[in-house]
Amino acid sequence: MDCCIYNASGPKSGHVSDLVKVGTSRAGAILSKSATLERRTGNDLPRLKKIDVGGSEASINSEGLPNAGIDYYVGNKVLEGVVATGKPYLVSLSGMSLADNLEMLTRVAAAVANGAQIKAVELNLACPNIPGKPTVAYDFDQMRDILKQVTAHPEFAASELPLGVKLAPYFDVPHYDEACAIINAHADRISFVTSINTIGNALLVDGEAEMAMIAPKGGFGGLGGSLLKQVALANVRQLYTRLVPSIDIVGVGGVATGQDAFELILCGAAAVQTATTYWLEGAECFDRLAGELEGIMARKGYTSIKDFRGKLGVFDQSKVVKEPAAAAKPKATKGGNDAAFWQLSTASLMVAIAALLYREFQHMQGA
Ligand code: RRO
Repeated sequence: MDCCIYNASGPKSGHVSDLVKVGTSRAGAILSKSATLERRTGNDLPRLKKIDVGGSEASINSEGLPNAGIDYYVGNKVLEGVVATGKPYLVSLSGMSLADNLEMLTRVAAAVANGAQIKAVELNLACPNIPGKPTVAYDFDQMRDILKQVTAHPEFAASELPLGVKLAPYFDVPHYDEACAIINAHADRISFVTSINTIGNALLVDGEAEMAMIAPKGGFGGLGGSLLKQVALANVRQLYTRLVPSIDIVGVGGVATGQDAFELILCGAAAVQTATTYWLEGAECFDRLAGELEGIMARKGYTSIKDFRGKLGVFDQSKVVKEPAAAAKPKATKGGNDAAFWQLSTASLMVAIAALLYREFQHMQGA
């Protein structure tokens, strides 16, 4: 990839027109919405909301896998559009069952055998939004079985397409250990891991109307955007220290600036995706993010992400950058001086009034 930043499988990745816009931006690759065997309209509306978090933006969604079906994402209409942009095109799969995933891999392999320019498959094991279907990445027995069968799929193996696995966020050390052990067991076939999907089953509440703010699943949905950033950094770091080095990590979660991308790479990501920022800002976000990341790298004298990828250090007091005194304690502004002046004046006036009243009181007593 010319640029290490591209779209996550999420909003605005389901139609060829969106994918072509990603391809004509500075994004390094184009990733489809997670496909199912049959097309799906998804969950009831409203199912995607922006959350304002004091100057940053987050999101909640319960889209429910709306997509045009696998044949669309490996078919001529999409391929002609995305290939014309010159960017690598990746297909995300999220079957409703193991059998569906295996059938979709057969169709991807058949398309590739017919010359389709698909560069990789990202198998999504972490959709939190299908009623009655728990998140696969939290069920390690199911995850083990799926990866065993997917990696043994003969036609897909013959296609030699790189295979990636999209994971849910983990929060506990034994879970990182187990997920990575399952993935490392297939290091001959799994090329990358994408981390993280949204934090599932969050709830956004409208306190005035006293109701949930999205309709499906009683209002529960996947939390995305800025509220995810530290969880994404931690997951990328934990995976980086456990996965065998041949498996790359694609970091996703809370990427709204080049600084966010830089930090994910520092934790170990070899590439970075963004969903909420792309949804809110459109494909122009990739030009901005790439420019911001380049600016940070230039300032630090880095010419490649290899110069800092994975090189997060432990805390070291001697490296703490001291803020300049002026910046640490800004001088009182003009407005601040005015405020102090008025506070002082009001206090003086009140003392004067009290003194006058006291004199008047004594005068009355004397009379
Ligand atoms: O479509 C969705 O509801 C969805 C998917 Br497939 C996913 O992987 N993650 C997410 O937050 N929403």
